[in-house]
Amino acid sequence: MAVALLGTPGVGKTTLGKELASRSGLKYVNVGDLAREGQLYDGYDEEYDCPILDEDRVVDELENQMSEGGVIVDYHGCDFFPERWFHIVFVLKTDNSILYKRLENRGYNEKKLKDNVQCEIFQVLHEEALASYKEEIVHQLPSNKPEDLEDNITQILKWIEQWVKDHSS
Ligand code: DAT
Repeated sequence: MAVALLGTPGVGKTTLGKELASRSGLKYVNVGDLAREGQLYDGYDEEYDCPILDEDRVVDELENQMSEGGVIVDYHGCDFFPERWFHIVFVLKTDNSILYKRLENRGYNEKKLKDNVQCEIFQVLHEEALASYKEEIVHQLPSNKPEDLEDNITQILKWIEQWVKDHSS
């Protein structure tokens, strides 16, 4: 079983993913970290000041872990992941003013800040998730305050437990 945690940078995927992993026993995989460690890049984007992901190599690198299952995958988008990988997809959502402050704290440049907040306003990654997976497995979760984090953990853990029950016979 595998869970995807998606959403604009800064919405709280890493925070939620790590906490979920420690409470569920599932393995947390951060695609950004994986790419950095393996240098799974294909060039550099000067405008956004970041390396360009080599998507094919990321998929190859993850394939074995995904077929073993028991994984929580954290990445902003999902359009290059094989659809068969995930049984449930959560897209985190943060209010614009809160997201702006979080990204400002990260030291994003003006353009990166503006584009990411716009990405959130236009629900780009939620739309992408809906286009990539069956609608019934895609869920949007609020991620503004610490209570949201607790609620999301509780809800996702319940879902995982139910999934394991349903698939254990
Ligand atoms: P992402 O992995 O989506 O880029 P993150 O987990 O690094 O995001 O979180 C970005 C910042 O927001 C970080 O300082 C922690 C904070 N944060 C995350 N979830 C939160 C929540 N539910 N309430 C308050 N702050 C949160």
